Amino acid sequence: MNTANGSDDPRDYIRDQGFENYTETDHATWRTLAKRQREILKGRIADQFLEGLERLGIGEEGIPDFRVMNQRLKAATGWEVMAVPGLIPDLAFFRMLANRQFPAGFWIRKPEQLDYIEEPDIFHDVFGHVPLIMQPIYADYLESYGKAGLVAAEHGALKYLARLYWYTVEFGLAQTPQGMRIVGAGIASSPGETIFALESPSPNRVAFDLGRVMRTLYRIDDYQETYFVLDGVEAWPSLDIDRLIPLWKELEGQGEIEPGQIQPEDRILTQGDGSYHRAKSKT
Ligand code: HBI
Ligand code: FE
Repeated sequence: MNTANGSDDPRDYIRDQGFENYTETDHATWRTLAKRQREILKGRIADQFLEGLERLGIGEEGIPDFRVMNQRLKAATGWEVMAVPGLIPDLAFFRMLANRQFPAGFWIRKPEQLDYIEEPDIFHDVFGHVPLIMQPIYADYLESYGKAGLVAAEHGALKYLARLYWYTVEFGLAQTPQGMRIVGAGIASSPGETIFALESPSPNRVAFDLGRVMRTLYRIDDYQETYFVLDGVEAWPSLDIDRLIPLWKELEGQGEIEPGQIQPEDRILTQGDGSYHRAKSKT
């Protein structure tokens, strides 16, 4: 259900998860996805993510019951997962995050859609996003993102916030002593992108820089052409409003950057050869 043009009040979207309504097929879909991702994420995902999964007790048993999961999440960081029908308007989304509520779709994809869905379902939203919310530093970052979003809405800066979310929360990578690791939920819930993001010669991997990321356009329909790499799993950017407002002003005078484009000031960790997207655009 697309609710993208409705009210800004989170209460208009929050539902009961309806845990009793999931069918055996629904639980089997979760188990298939969770099992496959757990295997493929080993050695590729940040350790904190696996620890979060473990402590939340979400795994291969079936779709998690939010009532049970939220007890653990609340005890760890004060966050709560709330069921919503699908994408919700930006302002309602920011309000929820600012209040330490994470909106999660409660529906699950059909067995014939295991690899691609157009809107986030419970597997993406819960398996992909919630494990890191068990970590206090990440939990604070997500709250500060929601608060910054509410201010951005008043300053015509929503596009900057959307790009930041995309390149950190959804498609972020991080440098660790063991090597580069996934921290983004969009990668962590996709078997294809888990491999592509870390191992393909095609994409660029560039050191994270807040202003650079806010200028960068992104692809919503395919693997990313550029990934941004945090300098550590806990190195989430500080979203101090007093610094963001002048930054947005500065960015207005600079152009947008195409998804695959490299900038002279970039600290490039891997320069991609672009082979994946080039091969695609020929067909
Ligand atoms: N709603 N349920 C849901 N999940 C999201 O990730 C989401 C959303 N609404 C808006 C949104 N994301 C983004 O456009 C913001 O980060 C800007
Ligand atoms: Fe997401």
